[in-house]
Amino acid sequence: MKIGAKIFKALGRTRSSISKPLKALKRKKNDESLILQLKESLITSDVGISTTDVIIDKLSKNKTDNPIRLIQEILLTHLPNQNTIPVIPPKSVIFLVGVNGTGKTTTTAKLANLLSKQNLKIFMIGADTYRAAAAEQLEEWARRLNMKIVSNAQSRDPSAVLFDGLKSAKKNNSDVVIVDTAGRLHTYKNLMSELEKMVRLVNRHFPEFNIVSLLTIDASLGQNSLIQAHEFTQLFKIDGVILTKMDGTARGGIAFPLFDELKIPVMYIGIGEKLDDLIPFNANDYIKSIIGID
Ligand SMILES: Nc1nc2c(ncn2[C@@H]2O[C@H](COP(=O)(O)OP(=O)(O)OP(=O)(O)O)[C@@H](O)[C@H]2O)c(=O)[nH]1
Ligand SMILES: [Mg+2]
Repeated sequence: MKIGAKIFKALGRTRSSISKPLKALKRKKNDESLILQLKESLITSDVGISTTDVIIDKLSKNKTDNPIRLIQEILLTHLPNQNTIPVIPPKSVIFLVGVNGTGKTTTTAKLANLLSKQNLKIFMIGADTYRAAAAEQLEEWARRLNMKIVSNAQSRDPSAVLFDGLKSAKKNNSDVVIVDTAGRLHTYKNLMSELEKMVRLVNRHFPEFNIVSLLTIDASLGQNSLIQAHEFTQLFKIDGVILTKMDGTARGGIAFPLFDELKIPVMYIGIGEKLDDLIPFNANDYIKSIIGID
C-alpha cells in the first residue's frame, strides 16, 4: 500500500465527520447550518480553535464555488512547509521521549525499521531502566529486526546504559542510534533531569553525534496530548513530534494545534502496532485524508 493510501485509511474516522458537511456545502453553498456543522466537526476532530475559526470565517465571507479547495489551502498554511521538516542525518542519536504508554518503545522499533530501509545502519539503546520488562520488550523487537541493541535489565541508571550503548554503536560504525527512554518518573522534573543528563553525556563524550529529540504523542488523547506536549517543551528541547495511534482515532486533526501553539512539526505518524506502521509525515497527504480528496 502506498504511503498516501495508508494515511487515508488511518484517518477514516476523522474524515467521515469532517467530509460530510464539507461535501454538502459544495452543493448548498453558504448554508449556515452546514457551516456550523462543519465547525463542530473540526473542533471535535481536534483541528483546534484558531485554525477552525479561520476556516469558518473565510467560508462565511467568501462565496466560493469550491469550499473543499478553499479549506485545503487554508489548512496547508497551518502546517510547517514540508521542506522545513528536519530529516535524520547520518551520525544522529535520536531520543524518543514522551509520557508513559504513548508508544516510545514500539516507535523505537518502527523507526529503526523505517530508517534501515533508507540504508542507514541502525543501533538501538534501551535506556528505560525504570519500567519492569522495558529492556526485554525492546530486545524482542531487536531480535525480530535482526538489529544490534544495548540494554540492561539490571541497571537503574539510564545514562550508564546510554554510555555503553554509544560505545558499542561507535565500534559498530552505526549511522543512527535510537534511544528508548522512560516515560514515568516520580515527577516531570526528575524525568527531564534524566533526559538532560543523557543529552550532556552525548555532547561531552560523543560529540560526533547530532542529537534529535522526538516526542511521542498519543493522537487519541486530544487536548490532553497538547497539554503533555506543552509541559515537555517547556522543560526539554524537542525537535519534532511522532503522532502515534492515528489509526482508528476520530481526533486526527491534532497536527494543526501542535504546530499553531507550539511550533513543533510532526515528523512521523504511527498507524498501528506492526513494524511497518510508521510513515513519514506529509502535509498534503494528511490534509487530503482529513477532508476527503484524493
Ligand atoms: N493502534 C496503535 N497502537 C500503538 C501505536 N503505537 C504504539 N501502540 C501501542 O500502544 C501501547 C504502548 O506502546 P509502548 O511502545 O509500550 O509505549 P511506551 O511509551 O514505550 O510506554 P512506557 O514504556 O510504559 O512508557 C502498545 O500496546 C503498543 O502496541 C500505534 O501507532 N497504533
Ligand atoms: Mg516503553
